[in-house]
Amino acid sequence: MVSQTICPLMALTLICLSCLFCLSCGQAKKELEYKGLKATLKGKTLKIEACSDVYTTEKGVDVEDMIVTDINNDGAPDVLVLCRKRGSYGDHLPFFVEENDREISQHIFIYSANEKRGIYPLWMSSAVPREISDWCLEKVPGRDLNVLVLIAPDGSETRWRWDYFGLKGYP
Ligand SMILES: [Ca+2]
Repeated sequence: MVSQTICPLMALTLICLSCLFCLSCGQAKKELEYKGLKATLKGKTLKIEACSDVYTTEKGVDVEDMIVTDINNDGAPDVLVLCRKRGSYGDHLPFFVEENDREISQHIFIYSANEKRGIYPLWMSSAVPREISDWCLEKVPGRDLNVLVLIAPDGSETRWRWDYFGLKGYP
């Protein structure tokens, strides 16, 4: 169940240029724009355009939804990507992982963009522990803070905020 008090906040934060059904290709298309960054989700592929750079999600990454915002409050636009892919890691495993899993799992990727680096990955999660059926942003009253609300299939919600190296649970 999506709280009626949350999604109007998301509408205030995001500028939805269009969310339409592309008749020529039969794929749903969603476009969002924020601080000069444009994100276009067509089918399961996301295209990001910002700072004279273009990035398209690679094959094998099925994008389910995206949110544009400034999640880490550094003034530069970010794209939060909810996707499914096989395996938690790419070719290079972190030192504490001996073997990549091969399951298809849900992930949250965050890309950022600035003039110096163009579009770059800011943070990429391993497999999320709980299925996410919906998500949105919430502004904390009185604070310049974006909180990501993750909604499970049973309607339960968890809140997350940016904490220097990644998303951290928010009370
Ligand atoms: Ca940012």
